[in-house]
Amino acid sequence: MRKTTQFLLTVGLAASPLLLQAQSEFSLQQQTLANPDNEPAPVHPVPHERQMQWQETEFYAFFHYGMNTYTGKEWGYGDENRATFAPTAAPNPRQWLEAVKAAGMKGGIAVVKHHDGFCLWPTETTDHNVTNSGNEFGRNTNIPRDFAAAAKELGMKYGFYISPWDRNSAYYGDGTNRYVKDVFLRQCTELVQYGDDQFEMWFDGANGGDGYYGGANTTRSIDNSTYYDIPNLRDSVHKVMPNCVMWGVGGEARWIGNEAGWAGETNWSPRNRGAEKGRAENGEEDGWYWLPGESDAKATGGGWFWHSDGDCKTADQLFKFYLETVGRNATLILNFPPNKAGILPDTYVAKLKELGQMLQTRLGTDLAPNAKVEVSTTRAAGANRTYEAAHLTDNNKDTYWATDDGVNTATITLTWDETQTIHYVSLMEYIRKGQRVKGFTVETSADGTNWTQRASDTELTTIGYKRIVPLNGSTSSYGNGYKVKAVRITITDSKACPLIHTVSVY
Ligand code: FUL
Repeated sequence: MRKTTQFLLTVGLAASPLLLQAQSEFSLQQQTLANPDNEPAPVHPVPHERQMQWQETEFYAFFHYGMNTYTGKEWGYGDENRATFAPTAAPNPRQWLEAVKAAGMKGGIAVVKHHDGFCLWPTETTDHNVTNSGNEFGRNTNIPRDFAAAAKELGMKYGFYISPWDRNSAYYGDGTNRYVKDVFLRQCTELVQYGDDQFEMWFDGANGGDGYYGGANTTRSIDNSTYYDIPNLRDSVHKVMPNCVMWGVGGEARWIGNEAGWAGETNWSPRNRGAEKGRAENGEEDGWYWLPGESDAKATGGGWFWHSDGDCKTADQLFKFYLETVGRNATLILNFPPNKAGILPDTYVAKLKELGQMLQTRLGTDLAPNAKVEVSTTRAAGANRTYEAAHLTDNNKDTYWATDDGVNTATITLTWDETQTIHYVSLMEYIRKGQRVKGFTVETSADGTNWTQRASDTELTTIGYKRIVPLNGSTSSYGNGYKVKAVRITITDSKACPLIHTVSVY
């Protein structure tokens, strides 16, 4: 503002009134074009709004239920007798969702069609669906309807896994586009009737191979980069569900790929196209697209579908998954298979409750809001917003602390009056303007003067949406914690001025 006034004054001394008027209009225009809030420029790529909302879901469930639950298979061939689908009670998706909510999950994805092509809702696209199943429980079942309704009642997010590969359909990979047009795209559309606020559609990568294919009993192969008409599907879905992320072949979130519940310590959300298929625990620092990682993992031994009761991983093992995925800039989709009665057995329900309690005890009480927060440097305030340290602990999604342009290193120090026992430090970048941080350290101090570096064997490189650092360097041992009066985080390297949205200490 002051610069503009000076500029006008200087010109004004020598200028005619007409010229002065022109200059004044010019300077007004300049003010409009300027950056009055001193907002940092984005570091591309940046997430779409739907990817932001998806990332905030953090931890959600996968439910593999369907024909395989009754055949004991993992991949049905597509020739299963429809009467084999015969639940021993009315399947109860609300019970599934209630159980995972107790573990702190914010949503779930239900498999509504697996590779065998058997649809868990009454579809017009094929007879291979619940209306032709073996008993009344089966015939009255409509999993997407009941799943979506329960999620809405419970305030949870929901979405569906619909296998693009269909080993039952005669049209699959038959050299025409009939399967994609008349079966697959229509099935995706039919699902919207159960809710147009789905948060994710899950399209797995298993594509083509042998199968029943309407009795042909043959092998069909397709090129999944072109066959499914994904641009058309993406456009159609986003017209009705603008906030639905199309996973996998849909190209809006990527497969972490090990299916073992961990992401890389270094994990960039940017990624290059064409890389959606393989394992991708680390992302790419210079990736051109925002393709954040999702880690799909089984909470039980064996397969994705229910085979036998009682082989659930321990709460400690599941907590480790959480730290190594959600705590490493990925989301965690954790599979719990409903049984033949269409419910999660008591053993899983109990384990989920235990996990929820563990998460609450270990990561439920943030000590940072009670600390004094000091930073080595702060970005100059704009006309309507500031970038001050207080934003680090204000629990406000829209604010963040930042440094000036060109300042890519800084420290954040939290100090408490009383000694605290702590185990974890969690950091979140303001990723709406891109993922930036490339290196940081965490130190603690028992007296506020002498510092000890923690987690020194951990790759403290990326932060991204969220990074949880176990101070003892271990994701499997909780330990006794550290008695401290202060924590110091030093950002040692960043693509551009760091924008930190939240610091938490547990
Ligand atoms: C894979 C499928 O082939 C598995 O059966 C399972 O559904 C897994 C989550 O995705 O691609």
